[in-house]
Amino acid sequence: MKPKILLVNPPIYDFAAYDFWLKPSGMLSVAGNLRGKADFKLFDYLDRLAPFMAGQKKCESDRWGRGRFYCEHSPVPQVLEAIPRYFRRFGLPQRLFADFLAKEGPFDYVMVQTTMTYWYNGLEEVIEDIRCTWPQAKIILGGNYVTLCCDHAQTLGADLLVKGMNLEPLWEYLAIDPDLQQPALWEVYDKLNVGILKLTEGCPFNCTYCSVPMVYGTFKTRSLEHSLGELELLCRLGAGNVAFYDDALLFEADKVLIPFLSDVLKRNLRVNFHSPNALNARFVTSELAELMIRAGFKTFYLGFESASKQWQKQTGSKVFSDELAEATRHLLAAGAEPENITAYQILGHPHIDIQELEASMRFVSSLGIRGMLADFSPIPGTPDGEYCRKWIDLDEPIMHNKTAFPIILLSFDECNRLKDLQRKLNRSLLT
Ligand code: B12
Ligand code: SF4
Repeated sequence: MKPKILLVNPPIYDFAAYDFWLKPSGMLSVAGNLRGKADFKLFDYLDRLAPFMAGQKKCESDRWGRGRFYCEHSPVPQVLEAIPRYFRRFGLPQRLFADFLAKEGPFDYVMVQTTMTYWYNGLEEVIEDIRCTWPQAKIILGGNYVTLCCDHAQTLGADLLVKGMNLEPLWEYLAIDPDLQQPALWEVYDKLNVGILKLTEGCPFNCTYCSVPMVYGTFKTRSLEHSLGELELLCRLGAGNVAFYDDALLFEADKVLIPFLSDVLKRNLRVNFHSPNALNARFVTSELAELMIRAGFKTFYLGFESASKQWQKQTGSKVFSDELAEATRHLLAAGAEPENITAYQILGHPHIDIQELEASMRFVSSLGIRGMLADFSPIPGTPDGEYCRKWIDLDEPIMHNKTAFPIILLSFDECNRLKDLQRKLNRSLLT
């Protein structure tokens, strides 16, 4: 008898959340390795194509597959009471999960995706509901929160925590031999309009605010055949938009992205590609920009963070201002729409005094592209995250909340002023 495994992508408790190509890609990759060896069911609270969502106003997808989640007001956690914003629960209503469990259970195992460290309230809700209906099911957590806050995750009462990239403990626990050549289990969705790909693992840089170097070690590439096979599966299932979750998609492009996109063109695979997780402008050459657009890239998010040279050097020198300007020129010359090129800048970084954020925002706007303020989330184990112990209790993951930290550091009014300025700068591009 094959084991019966339930996959759950939990609801989000936060001040804000938006479906910016959010899919539980780590959990689906793990499940893909078990394809044919277990019977799977999925409950994705964040699936905006679920039948319940059909009647929800203002939750339609935009032309690239993004959109709003269904949400309900929720009491703000005590540690965030000083933040003057509404707190919400994003995702399908809890009663739908109760009905689903009663109808589809029992399950031998339940795997739960964890993402942002400060979203663990959603895990608590899911674990409690499973324990209530099927107490004998073994609950397995894996992903970012477990990897970065393992001690905290131990307190939630799951049966197994899969920390980091080593999946051996999981295969042993399930007593199943995985097939590592399989693509992610995308067919577990009834309907799909967005998919995720990851061609590489890790990043060669060492930015002081980021956990990726610590979690992944050296930069590695995944097999091209594997990635193309997964893209073909996504196309067959109807995913017209595909976002990359790579941390350094453009690094060693001659070995990874260029052969991948050349094959996409040869195989005539037509999808819109997106890069929400920031591309490194340093690696955007005119040839690469031209190939990316020809192969279907539609939106370009570039990680810029600050125009201050001192800040850039102090945090890891991943990109300099002239490189952003050069990348923008190449993308525009290759035919990218200016409104689809966005540079991220960190808001609320602890060294904001040298970041000269306002000047950075104006610099981005002077290039004729959009800016987006990315609220800083302090991450334990990173130099900049650890430095934030001056202001917050870093051992309480809710305090990593990206909306909260900039307000704690700069004040609500100052954050609003900077966000208003960003909106104004972006609007001025349209006129
Ligand atoms: C894609 C991504 C995004 C996407 C959306 C992700 C999502 N689904 O929500 C976007 C671009 C929207 C995003 C936004 C942000 N992000 Co982000 N993001 C990532 C990224 C690159 C991947 C996350 C992911 O889905 N991983 C899952 C898969 C793809 O990873 P994997 O390695 O293949 O998984 C393996 C194992 O982990 C394991 N595994 C994974 N999941 C599971 C599940 C189970 C059950 C099991 C058994 C095993 C398992 O198996 C896999 C084996 O191959 C990570 C960095 C990273 N490389 O992990 C940052 C990361 C999670 N993001 C981070 C940050 C800071 C942010 C932002 C705050 C940035 C900003 N200021 O705007 C925002 C916050 C958004 C919000 N609403 O609050 C931080 C974490 C912050 C935190 N406190 O948790 C990270 C770690 C990057 C960093 N700087 O260190 N992000
Ligand atoms: S370049 Fe990006 S992924 Fe790499 S270390 Fe810096 S912030 Fe992290």
